[in-house]
Amino acid sequence: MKRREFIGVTAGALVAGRMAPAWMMSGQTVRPAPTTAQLEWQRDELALFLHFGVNTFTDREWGDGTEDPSIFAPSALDARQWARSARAGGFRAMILTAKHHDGFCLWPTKTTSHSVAGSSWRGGRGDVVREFVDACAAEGLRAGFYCSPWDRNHPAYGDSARYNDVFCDQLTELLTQYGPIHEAWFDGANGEGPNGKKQVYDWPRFWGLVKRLQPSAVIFSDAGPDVRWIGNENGLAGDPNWSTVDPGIVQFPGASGAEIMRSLRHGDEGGTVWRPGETDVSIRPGWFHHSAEDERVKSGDQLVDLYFTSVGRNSKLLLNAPPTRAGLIHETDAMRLQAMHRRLTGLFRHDLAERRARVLRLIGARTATVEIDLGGGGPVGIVDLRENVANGQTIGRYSVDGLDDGGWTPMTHGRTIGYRKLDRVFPRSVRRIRLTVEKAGADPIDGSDLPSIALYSGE
Ligand code: FUL
Repeated sequence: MKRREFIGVTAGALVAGRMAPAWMMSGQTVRPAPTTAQLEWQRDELALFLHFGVNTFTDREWGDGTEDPSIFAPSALDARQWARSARAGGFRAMILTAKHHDGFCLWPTKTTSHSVAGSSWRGGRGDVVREFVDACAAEGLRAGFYCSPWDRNHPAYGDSARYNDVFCDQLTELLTQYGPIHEAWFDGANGEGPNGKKQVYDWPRFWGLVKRLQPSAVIFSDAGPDVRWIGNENGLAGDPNWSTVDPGIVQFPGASGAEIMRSLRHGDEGGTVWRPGETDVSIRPGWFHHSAEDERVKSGDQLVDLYFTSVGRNSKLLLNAPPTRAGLIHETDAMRLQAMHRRLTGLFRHDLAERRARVLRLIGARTATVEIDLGGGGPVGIVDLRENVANGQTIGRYSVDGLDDGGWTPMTHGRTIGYRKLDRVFPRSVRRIRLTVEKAGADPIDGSDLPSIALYSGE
């Protein structure tokens, strides 16, 4: 019986049982799974975030919108250098701050004079967004943008209906003039307008516009709808981290509360909606470049750790490396990105489990073990598990044991797996490895539902 038939026939019976996941209890008959765009987004694993704008020249993190546009004067801007640095670091996408909270637009927008058109850069005829998308295309990277709804410059901000029109005009320019955009990144910042009024954002309208103009882009915010914030800016996805969420918990971007933070960080087991988490963190203490932080760039090893706590916890890493006043990624940052890539390539070069004999034993409808004969293989230091997330995420508990002369001993265990779960374990030489799926969703386990397993020495 095929999975979908199985669900259809038995949903009623399972709802009464303790194993039924919440999505089924809610009457949904097909388990949540990613769209093509969400799957591609996740498989990219690494995206480079570029915070760049007037703050780069005022040495601030948040501009107040009173900047003179003429201060934006990068001396040697080269978006290809950003893209080459990204590629050399193993990144597959880049996201640029087209507009930050200061309201300064990096493209010549019709909606405000607070933009590159008012600067002396390229004689006032420059367009950073254009150079950015061209560089992405030239280096084979997907392009995305961050466009802050909070705008400390625009006079309409705080006059909700009027400003929402302005913001939609800005999005329309970005989504129609620059070719395919793969991610639209919205933060929920919502400061007071200068007129003392609180701006009420029309999120359904913003998201609907993105969907209409760029149907294959994913939309990021606390509340998705496609991709959710992971709840912190330290590079730490939750463990466990479900790609499914209960959409009733985080209802709009910027909402706060303990339950909201938990749901962002961990997702919701059995949630009805597929909304994987994105982990954004900066290579430096700040998001924008400040020369005072040039000695505080994270090391290659620290970046590798961030990979393990994001990609290795079923998330995606959006790592910020901000261009300098020259308009270039600082050479220290570029070197650290390369160091991370070299280290990761080395770590995952040789899979000890590849082409090894495997035995699958079903030990219950939703539990199974797989044993892998490693022969005289070297020490195992990393366990790399993957669910076939194209079909959703169902594993709820697993354990891995190793067999040596002393018998079977535990090596690692965890809750869910998802796209990828990387466990660093105490390196041990073992003859056999046993993966046990101790809990899965409502579907019966067969070979194709089992996670794949790769093993690395960790050296
Ligand atoms: C936040 C902003 O306030 C920070 O400046 C930064 O852009 C970060 C990625 O998002 O909400």
